[in-house]
Amino acid sequence: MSFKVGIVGLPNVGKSTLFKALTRKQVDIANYPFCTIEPNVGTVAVPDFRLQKLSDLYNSEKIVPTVIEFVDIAGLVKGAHEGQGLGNKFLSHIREVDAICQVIRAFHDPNVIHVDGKINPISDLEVINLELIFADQETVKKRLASLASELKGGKEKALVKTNETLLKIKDGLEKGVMAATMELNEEEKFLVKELSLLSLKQTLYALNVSEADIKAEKNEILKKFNLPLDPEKVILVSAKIESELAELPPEEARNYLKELGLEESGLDKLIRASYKELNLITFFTAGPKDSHAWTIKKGAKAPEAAGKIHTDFERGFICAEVINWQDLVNAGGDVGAKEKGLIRLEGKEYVVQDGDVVEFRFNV
Ligand SMILES: Nc1nc2c(ncn2[C@@H]2O[C@H](COP(=O)(O)OP(=O)(O)OP(=O)(O)O)[C@@H](O)[C@H]2O)c(=O)[nH]1
Ligand SMILES: [Mg+2]
Repeated sequence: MSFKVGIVGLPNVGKSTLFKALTRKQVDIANYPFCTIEPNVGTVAVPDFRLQKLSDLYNSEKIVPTVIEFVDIAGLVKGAHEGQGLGNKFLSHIREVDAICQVIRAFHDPNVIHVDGKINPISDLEVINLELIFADQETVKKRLASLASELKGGKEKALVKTNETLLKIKDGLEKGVMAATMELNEEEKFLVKELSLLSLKQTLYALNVSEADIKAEKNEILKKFNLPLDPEKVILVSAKIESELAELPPEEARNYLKELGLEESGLDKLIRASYKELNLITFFTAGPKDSHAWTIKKGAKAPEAAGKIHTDFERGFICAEVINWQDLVNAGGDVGAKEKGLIRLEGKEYVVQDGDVVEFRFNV
């Protein structure tokens, strides 16, 4: 199961253009709002230079990168929670993703229709965030109502605490605060997890800027458009440039990037930022057959990581042989690493680290 990032935003802002460039899938892109109705789903390899190094070390037959899934969702408009535009159904597509990538139009092009008639990134941001908040208010209201009757049956502690948490969230939402920016502790987040609140999802902002702005400083652009966003969560992209890059063979794409004065494509930045936002890390398995990258949540222990490869590995987990990828490469392979005593034996409490190369031992 891979982690899912939902591409969300107003209609006609470049969501499908970005999605197509990301996934190289053929999808409908057109200069009219609500071109996308059913969500498009595609997986994207997470770029990772370490995998190539491991593959070189073992002369692996195959390289298997880890992937993230992107979902291109229909455009949202003001009033979506009341059924405006394509309405409610599409809010439910957002509910299913692990994180949101909100695409905000910041490019000028008189030929591309804006649903509000002019580009206004801050207003677009507010419209989308408000829709997420309205949808959450509805969800919270319903759950509070059902809780009220459950509480009549007895004051079970967890129910009482859930009720309190929901009232706190309700209060915040009424003030226009996204649940993600409310002060909720781990227990409170856990209690409301089943509701999949939209405004509680981790969110990245892809500012779809004009070609002329793509080399600008992020902070400058945020200031120019008056956007009150954490720069850490913002990626500047030009969907137009990305769609051109995606059409080119890799070598030509690299040259084109250089010509533009860019070190990395906006998409690579977006993929890596999504990975980070989801709190994901990568561990590797490597050998002559394949060099394989695997994704786990930060903090996952060795048996859970083993379970990513095969459920039998998790069930029969005995221990793991672990070494950092760089140490392994520096030692020239397992033999050198063993001689130097760099390979550790770790048990079931071991928290797997980003960049670990792991071999699991298990009973079947
Ligand atoms: N100039 C310019 N045009 C763009 C850019 N990104 C997208 N477009 C154009 O904007 C129009 C809408 O693009 P889509 O990718 O279909 O937009 P969307 O957000 O998926 O729209 P819906 O599916 O209707 O919600 C198309 O005509 C694109 O070619 C960009 O970076 N620059
Ligand atoms: Mg679309």
